[in-house]
Amino acid sequence: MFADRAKIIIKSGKGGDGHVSFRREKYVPAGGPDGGDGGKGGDVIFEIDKGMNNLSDYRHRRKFAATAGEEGGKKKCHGKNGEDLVLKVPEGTVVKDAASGKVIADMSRENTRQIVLKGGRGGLGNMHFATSTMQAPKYAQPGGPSIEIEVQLELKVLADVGLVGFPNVGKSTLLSRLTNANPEIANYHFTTLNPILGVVDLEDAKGFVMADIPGLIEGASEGVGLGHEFLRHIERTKVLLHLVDGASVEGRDPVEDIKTINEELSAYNMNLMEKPQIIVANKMDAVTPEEKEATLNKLREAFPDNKIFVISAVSGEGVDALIREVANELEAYEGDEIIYEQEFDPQDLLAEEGDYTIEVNEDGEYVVEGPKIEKMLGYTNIDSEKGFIFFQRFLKEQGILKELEEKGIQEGDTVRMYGLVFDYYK
Ligand SMILES: Nc1nc2c(ncn2[C@@H]2O[C@H](COP(=O)(O)OP(=O)(O)OP(=O)(O)O)[C@@H](O)[C@H]2O)c(=O)[nH]1
Ligand SMILES: [Mg+2]
Repeated sequence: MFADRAKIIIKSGKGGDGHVSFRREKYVPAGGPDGGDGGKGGDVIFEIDKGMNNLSDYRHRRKFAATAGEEGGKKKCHGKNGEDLVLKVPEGTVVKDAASGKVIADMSRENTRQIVLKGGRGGLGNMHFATSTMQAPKYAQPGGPSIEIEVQLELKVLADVGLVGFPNVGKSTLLSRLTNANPEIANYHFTTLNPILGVVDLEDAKGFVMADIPGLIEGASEGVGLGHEFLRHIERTKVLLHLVDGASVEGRDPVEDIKTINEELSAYNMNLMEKPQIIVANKMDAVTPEEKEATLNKLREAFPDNKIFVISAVSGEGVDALIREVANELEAYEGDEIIYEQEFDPQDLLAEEGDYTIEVNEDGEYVVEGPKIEKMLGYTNIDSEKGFIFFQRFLKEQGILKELEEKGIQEGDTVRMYGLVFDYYK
């Protein structure tokens, strides 16, 4: 099944913990610390795959995780790094934080590969914490945390020109006439169910990409029926071709149809109405010259600011002139291609987690954790006198001692901070 949206959970690998161990050699009574570093956790990376055109790979599975780094070993053994997870997506896929809707990555153009979640760094082994005064450090650094978030993937194709209009007006017929694409064409509504891209080659000008999307109906922007689902595919286009059935084969009024669809476009996203819109009255092979003239006049009167073309997608009449006009519009187009900026970096989740937390575990121990504590322990050698004084001052200045007391800590109770365990005394 075609899919241009998917919601998945991604997770980076946790970093492996640093190791605590000491050399054991014959004739050396107390060897130095030789605990190795933990491996780095795997990243989660998004990568454009030009061969893909939808997100159906992500409809069957919910969770995607990189692997964790391994713990460091004795004898300075470095833990194995976790494996990166590379998620392939079609070009034009926008990755958003599902909770906030903010853009994390737009996999388009030059951005062919982006690390979206970084794996945790490997923790340093205790061999790094030896100093002249502290020769047997019993502390090693824990590995950095992993990150897990839910992301919304949305394919917003990169096309220069978008075809819009009611069902059955001949959008797919026009696309197949102009491009190498082979959309299904039939005399019933909603023949086209997926966006289809085609490349229009021009002899004397730059070619362009045209997107055919399923026909729009009234209420589409509110999610009634089809259409709304597909409007996102014209968000990045530069010019819209608004097709109507100029022969009113189904008894529709082209002027009313254009107004209805424009209301849908602006209800969905105001930007869509700012794009240059060329009105194309199709099926002109099916009317008399007088009827054709009358329709053209009606359209001109109702939409004096738009360029209007009459064509027959079947016979090809008027199509060349239309294409020349589209090429001119694109050449005159001054805006940049719409590429979404990153609004949210999942790495920030770690920083936002607060400085530390204090919890009392089942054994009645006061467990103090948090990135700040971890960082402090990483660069402080508590077994040295200087380090210990620094550590005490840190606990006081950060308000940790006060909070421990508020939580009811008594003299002699145990405090646990990652690898460090000590008894509390005032
Ligand atoms: N006479 C005539 N019939 C046309 C012309 N263009 C398309 N048709 C017919 O109109 C019907 C619908 O054409 P499609 O190209 O499938 O229309 P569409 O706009 O893609 O329709 P949906 O995909 O359902 O939204 C088909 O039977 C076409 O053969 C034309 O220029 N003249
Ligand atoms: Mg179609």
